[in-house]
This record gives sequence, structure tokens and C-alpha cells, in this order.
Amino acid sequence: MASELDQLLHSYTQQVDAQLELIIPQAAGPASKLYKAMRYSVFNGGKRVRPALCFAAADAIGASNSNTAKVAAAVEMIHAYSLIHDDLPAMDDDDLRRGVPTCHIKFDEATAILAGDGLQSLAFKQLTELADLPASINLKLIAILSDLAGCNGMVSGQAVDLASTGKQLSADELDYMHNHKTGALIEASVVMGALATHQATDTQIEALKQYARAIGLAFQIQDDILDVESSTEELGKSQGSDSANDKATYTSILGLEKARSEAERLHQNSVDALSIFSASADPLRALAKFIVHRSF
Ligand code: GRG
Repeated sequence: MASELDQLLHSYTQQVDAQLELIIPQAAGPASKLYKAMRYSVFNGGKRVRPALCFAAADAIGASNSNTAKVAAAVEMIHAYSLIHDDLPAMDDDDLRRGVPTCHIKFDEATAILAGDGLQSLAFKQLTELADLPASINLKLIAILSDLAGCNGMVSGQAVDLASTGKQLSADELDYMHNHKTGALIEASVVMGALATHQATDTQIEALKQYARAIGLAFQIQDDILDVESSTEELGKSQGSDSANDKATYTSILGLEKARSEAERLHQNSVDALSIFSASADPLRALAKFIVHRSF
């Protein structure tokens, strides 16, 4: 039987899926191909880690509410757009994502670009639909997402990633790249989930940032380990694609064993950062464990 915690994590997924279902247009009318591509890319088996982090951060504060699902949906739509664009021929040029054809293979390249664009702007629209929040907090949420998903976060990380293909990177440079490319949106998920409760203290937000930064990097290290160790079937994307694309990875720089111990060290740091919270942060603790021990 699923544990209480598993049931809670499952309920996070159900809540964000219901919200995404509500706001992503149904495929009808003249732009139906665009909407179909957007829905295809959002409802095809993502793990919903970032939405779960939003809910778990709100629950750590003791106050997830009707805004949490909207913030979680916003972050997941940014994530879905980033994967669509990352898979394009001009970027990583991947045919397979989550075990099915990537958006530009299933539809076409122009539609995939537009589907990403559409999801990105819908994400920001969600943040204009939050209830009972002072304007200062609402604006802060928009600023955080703009920063961490944009050129102060994910987009700059992706730019560095593309520029460094085929080059030797130091461990510090690799940390910079991934703190931006992968870590920034994970940090946004946690901090925004907490802030949207309107009850988080500065001390709590600081602790959650430390948690998110540690687990964000651990997420990427585990991703690199899986790229070496897992199968294409299990991953749902082409195994070994990093080395095929001549990318610097934690496993290529540190070796498999050191990459594993680094992921464990960061996992411990993330758990330590939660020491000011009681059992209310157990979902965050469970998610940290899942992120470092996941097999897909
Ligand atoms: C195109 C602006 C732009 C950014 C792309 C996120 C990203 C930046 C690229 C994805 C490349 C990649 C595989 C990064 C590793 C970490 C990562 C984001 C993995 C995918 O996230 P999961 O495992 O995906 O949460 P699911 O499918 O479960 O949603």
C-alpha cells in the first residue's frame, strides 16, 4: 500500500494536472495544431518534480492554498517549453523525449517553437491570476520567474551549455552552467511555492533557497549518472546523448564514483538546510531523496 507521503506526492500531481488541464487551450479552431502541440508536450508523462516542489514548499510553511496549483502550473509550463526548445535541431537535436517523439518530430519545427513560446507566455499569465495576494508579493513572484527562467537563470545556463559543447570545463564552470540551466527553475519552484502562501518568513525563504540550490545541483548530477548508467527505454530519451553530443558532464569530469558521492553530499546539505522545519517539511525531504535516487 502506498505510504501517506506517496499519496500526498500523488495528490500534488493530480492538482497541478487539473490546473494545467484548465488553462491550456483545447485543440480546436484555427490554431488547433499549436494547442495540440502544447498539450502533447505537457501531458506526456513528465515526473512533475517542479510542481511537487512548489506544493511541498508551501506545505513546509504549513499553508498550501488555491494559489499553489497556479504557481506549480506556471513553473511546469516553463519547464515544458524549455524541453521543447532544448530538443530542437538548433539545440540538442533529440528525437525522443519521455519515450515518445519530441514535439518537432511529432509536429514540425515551427510548431514546436511556437508551442514553447505559447507555454512560456501562459506561465506568466497564470501569475496574474493568483488570489488574495498583496501586489508586492505578486510582482515578486513574476520577477523571480522572469529572472530564474530567463537570462539570469535557465536561458543563460542553456547559452553557456551550447557555447561549451566540445570544450573542457572545470568543475566550477560546470557548476555555474547547471546552477543556471537546471538549478534556477528548481529554486524558483521552491521559493515561489513558499512565497505564494503569503506566510513565509525571510528565515524560512533563506533555508528553502539553500535546500533548493543543493537539490538542484544534485538533480543534474543524477541526470548525468543516468545518462551513463540507464537505458533508453528507462530514460525515455536517448541514453548516452551527452557523450554523443560531446558535452562536459559530472561523470566525465569527476568519474562515476565521485559524481555519486557528490550527489549524496548535496542531498545531505539539502536535508540539513531544512533543520528549522518540523515534519511539515517531510514532503521536501522525500522529494530530495527521490531526486538523488531516481532511475529515470
Ligand atoms: C531551451 C531556454 C532553454 C532551456 C533548456 C532544461 C533545459 C534548458 C534543458 C534540458 C536538458 C536537460 C536534459 C537537462 C537536465 C536536467 C533536466 C531539466 C532534465 C529534465 O527534467 P525532468 O527529469 O523531466 O524533471 P520530466 O520529463 O520528468 O519533466
